[in-house]
Amino acid sequence: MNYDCTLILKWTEAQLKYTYDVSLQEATAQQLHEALGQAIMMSISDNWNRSKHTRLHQRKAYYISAEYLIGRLVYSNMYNLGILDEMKQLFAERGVDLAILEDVEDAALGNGGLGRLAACFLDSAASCNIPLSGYGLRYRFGLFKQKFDKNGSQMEAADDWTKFGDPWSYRRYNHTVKVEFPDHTVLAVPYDVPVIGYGTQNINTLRLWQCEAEEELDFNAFNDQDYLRALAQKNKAEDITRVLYPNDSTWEGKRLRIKQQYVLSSASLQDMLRVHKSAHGNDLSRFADYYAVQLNDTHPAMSIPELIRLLMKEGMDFEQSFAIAQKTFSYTNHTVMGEALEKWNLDLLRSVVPEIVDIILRIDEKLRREHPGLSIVRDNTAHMASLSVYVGTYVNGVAEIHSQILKDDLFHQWYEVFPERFQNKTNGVTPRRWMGLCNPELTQLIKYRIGGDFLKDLDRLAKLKPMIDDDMVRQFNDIKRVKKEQLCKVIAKREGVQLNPDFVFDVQVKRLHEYKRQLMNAISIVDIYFRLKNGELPNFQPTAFIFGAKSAPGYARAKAIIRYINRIARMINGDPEVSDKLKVVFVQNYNCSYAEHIIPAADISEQISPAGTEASGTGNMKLMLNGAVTLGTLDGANVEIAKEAGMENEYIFGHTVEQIQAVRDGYCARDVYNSDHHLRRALDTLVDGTVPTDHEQSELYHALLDGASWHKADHYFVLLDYPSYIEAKLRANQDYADRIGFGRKCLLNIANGAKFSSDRTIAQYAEEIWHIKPTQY
Ligand code: 26Q
Repeated sequence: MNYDCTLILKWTEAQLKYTYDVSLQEATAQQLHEALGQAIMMSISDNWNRSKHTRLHQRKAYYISAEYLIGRLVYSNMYNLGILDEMKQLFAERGVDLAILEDVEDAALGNGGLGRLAACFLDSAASCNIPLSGYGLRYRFGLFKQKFDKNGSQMEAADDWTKFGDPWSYRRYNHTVKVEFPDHTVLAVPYDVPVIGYGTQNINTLRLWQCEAEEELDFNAFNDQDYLRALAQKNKAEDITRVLYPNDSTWEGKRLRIKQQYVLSSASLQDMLRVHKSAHGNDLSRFADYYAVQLNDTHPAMSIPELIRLLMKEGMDFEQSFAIAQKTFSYTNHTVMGEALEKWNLDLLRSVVPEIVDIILRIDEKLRREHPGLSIVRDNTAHMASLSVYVGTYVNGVAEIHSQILKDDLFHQWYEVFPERFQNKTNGVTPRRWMGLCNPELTQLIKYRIGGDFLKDLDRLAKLKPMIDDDMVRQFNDIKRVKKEQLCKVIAKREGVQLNPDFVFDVQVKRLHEYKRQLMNAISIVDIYFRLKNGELPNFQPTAFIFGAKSAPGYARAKAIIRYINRIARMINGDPEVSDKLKVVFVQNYNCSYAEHIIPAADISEQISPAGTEASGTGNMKLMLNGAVTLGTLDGANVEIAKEAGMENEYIFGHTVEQIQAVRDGYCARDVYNSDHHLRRALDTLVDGTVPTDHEQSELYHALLDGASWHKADHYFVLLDYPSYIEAKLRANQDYADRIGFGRKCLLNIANGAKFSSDRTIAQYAEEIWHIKPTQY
């Protein structure tokens, strides 16, 4: 699409020459990445500018998110520009394999699902010509890098992702804004990242704020030879965007976190007001006609009082400012779990952002006056979700079942007063990264069968349905085998574990959390191991169990689960009696790029949270689109996946939300333990010395069977769901023996996967929440 690859190559060579004094062949991966990145940035600049100017006077949407898990951009940018194959070819002709860019680090400015969703949405909006800009934070250090020590414990290292530079952003110092705190003022400096659409000239913008001091160096202190004091202001400012908080789904009320959230909110709103004034003059009364702002969970919820504060500073009264804020914002909720909901102690909040507290209190007063019974501030604590539901146009969940739970439970009181505000927007994933880029072999097969470019219109996948025959299943199975071979090479190199590509690949990749029940998976593997050794599973299809997960560094139980899985892996992989039947590997530093290797190679996708706990899940969608069957509960988007693909093509087990509701009061984990000797034998390995264990693992054991001071036994119903889980797991394993029958299920998952494109999701946000239309090119 009018990009000149030869020219990009020439620019790359020129960059390499004058910045590093090396040739294409001599360049390191990092040097090549810098140079190629800069060359691509130059070649897209016309289209980027044109996209910005086309939209200057139009209504637009803005996504504000504390996280963007964008991963590695070099391949996806070339892919979306339509130049990846030709660039590979040109480099190959010069003796350079572009695969060396696999050594380039991911941009991991996010924890997990919520951050990756933001990145998929940006890709989809750009590709669908929807005017959506992103606002976020440019953390100096992204999500920590993970290694396992010799005990199998998670070790964290800083993720210095800009160490070799960052060719994918431009620093726009002229758009710097000031953000004020009681004791200091900081600069928020924007870095703009282009969001390149696929199959369009359109390029949107992700604007990331980086904190800097007004005065880099205090010269008075410097002259007094007090060097530490001279740098104090600089450090204090830069500390704010120094590091991404590594918690996922647990809430931590930290001072610095308030500062991050306020910088994100204030800088983004100031920027919007500046643009609004330059396009429409100083009259701000029609602000909401031009700006639709989506809050990605409550992390940017201070944007609400901040907009009101800024409008009032411009002379508007509270009521009018409130009305504008209400029309501007909508809020997406990503969790129902109480411990994850943000609530700030007012005194703490006041010490960091006093004017924001005053406005929250005024909002709370108005709410209490107009709707007795509802409130935002309770027990000297501001509840950010309540604020977002009240001062917003819409609130949405991220899967049907989750949105229903919001109405029935979490926000029930609010739903009764404002039923028209509640919506569902089932998540999706971008088919460009999660099919086209990571699985070109499968993409080729599908293109060949249905013709045209289904990656721009995933609904076309349905055309596959009537075509699925034995021949196609065999072709699919061959591709799956190729993807497994590729993954085996990666795992052998990085983990030192040899897997057999003829095995079933059973995959659980996601953050490590008790509610995601990686422990249940581990227990079932130990159970299978013992049964194999006893000859109880004569027809077991050899299986490799693959885990990938990071734990929050302070989450002791999650870390104990990692250690336990690493130890059972060592025991099982070292036992020659089962080596032709069973392998277990927990890969280190699971991230976007690792996901791009693992997901295309999976046969079975483990989505095993207790019903009603996982808001949606998006890994489940990526695995489905790559032809894995779901071994899962009726939770989150699994419900819709099973509905689209047909229950008979998934392995669904466990208690439903209603069933859990019905049994929860009388539930006794120990009764299940006593009645199931397989489960008992496997669980006992947490304490009986079969695998090396420690205090933390016996704590896990007792939390399952006896509970802890702060909750009842088996909070996440591992034992309750275990019998149906192991039954479904072994049934899937047996079904795999019929390679054609199983492959057909896989293909039916792909053929019915269209709903899970984030193009569909983003079109629904645009139409039903933001009320904006695609721009024509
Ligand atoms: C909050 C306060 C302080 C520090 C950290 C946090 C914090 C950070 C990230 C809390 C939660 C998160 C991330 C949540 C998340 O990723 N949720 C996931 O969102 C996905 C996209 O909607 C869903 O598919 C997943 O089900 C949901 O778990």
